Amino acid sequence: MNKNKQNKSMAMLAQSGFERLQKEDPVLFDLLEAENNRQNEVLAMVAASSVADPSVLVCEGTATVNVTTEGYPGARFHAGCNIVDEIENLAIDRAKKAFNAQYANVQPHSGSSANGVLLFSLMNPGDTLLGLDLDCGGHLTHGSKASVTGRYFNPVSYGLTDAGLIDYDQVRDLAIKHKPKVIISGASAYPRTIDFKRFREIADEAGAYLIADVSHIAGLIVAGVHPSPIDHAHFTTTSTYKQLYGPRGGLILMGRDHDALAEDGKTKLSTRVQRGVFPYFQGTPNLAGITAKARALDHVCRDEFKVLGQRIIDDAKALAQCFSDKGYQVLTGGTDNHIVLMNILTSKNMTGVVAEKALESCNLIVNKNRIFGDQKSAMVTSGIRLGSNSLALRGMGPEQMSVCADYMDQVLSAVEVKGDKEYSLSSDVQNSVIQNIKELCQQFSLPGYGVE
Ligand code: DSN
Repeated sequence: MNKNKQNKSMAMLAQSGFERLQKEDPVLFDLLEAENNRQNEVLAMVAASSVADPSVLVCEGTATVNVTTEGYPGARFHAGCNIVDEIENLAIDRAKKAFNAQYANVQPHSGSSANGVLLFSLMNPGDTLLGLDLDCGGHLTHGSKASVTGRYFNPVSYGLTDAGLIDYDQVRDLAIKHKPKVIISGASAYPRTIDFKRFREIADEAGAYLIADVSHIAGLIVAGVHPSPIDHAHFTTTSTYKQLYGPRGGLILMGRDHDALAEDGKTKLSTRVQRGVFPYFQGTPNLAGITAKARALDHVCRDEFKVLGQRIIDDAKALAQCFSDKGYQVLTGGTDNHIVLMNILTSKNMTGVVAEKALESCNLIVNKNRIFGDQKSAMVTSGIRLGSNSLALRGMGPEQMSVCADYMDQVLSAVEVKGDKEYSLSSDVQNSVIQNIKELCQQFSLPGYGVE
């Protein structure tokens, strides 16, 4: 095939799409432009987010969107898949390389879907699932009653010690007592290193499968700055848009257990996963998403990403230290990863939602978060969660974290609390912080996002 012709046709497609959108749908075009500008002007510290490289975004807008099929490369139910087969195989190879895995499935539509695939493939309704309590930093899909995983299965939750660390003794006691079919390790709001080896020892003792949901720390694992669960857990799941700086989507990975047999003594565990994704749980794969995953997975295997992984941790540690120095209650006293969790109720006598809104009004984006023993609802909360993924990507280091913490403290110290959800904030403070944040964002711009 003529490569020049190919390159030109892709650029023309993108250009004509851009022009038609602008001409035919100015309302949508302006909203998209506004969102792009918003992202350029705010410091995003939602720990579950990152910023996709422009080359990842381009992959999502390619003609692979138009390919409808089912099945896997080389075994599709529709014609016209020879090129997307190559793309999906590339994504699989890159996922395996990134995580040093023996098996990868790149079709899950999200991290939640990846967890759902495994739980519904491994368990029957009523079987016991042991996961971290949502209020202790767990995820909805780890057995919360608000999720199908807590309703179809029998959820049992483990929690934290008084120091805020995973209570491994309790995990073991509960595992021995309840004999769960599956134990999930992994968290959405846990600032410390997870001991996957310990989890596997407990799972083996209790006769359970171990899933490691590493959605939040996947990038640190790939960069080699957090221990990998790949050969400890039977199955590892992750979303691709958090720390892999990729598109919306998920992955299921397996290490040394890929060849192990399921309880029937015949089916390989990796075959369970393969059939579990399709046809059991999902239908057509999102091939544009898979294309973008392939791109992101190449990105995270580069040496620069190792540097970024370390900077993510250095930044989060610096943020935690700055807030501790200012007298805030930083849970567990610090962090080992990208997350800083704070009890904002005890720190500043305000709820998480007030802190979130006040900071948002000053271009500082964080999220309210329930914390261990929280008496406030999920829409109010006593805590806030900060994450360093996007700040590190902007090239900000620990020195800039002290500047960011100062601006956040300026805002939070100026808030006049009027209730659980009500507050006022002086417009002078607001305007001055916004101006400073915009300047900081210009100085440390998002790579490729179009700040002049
Ligand atoms: N799991 C949610 C979070 O951590 O915020 C969203 O991905």
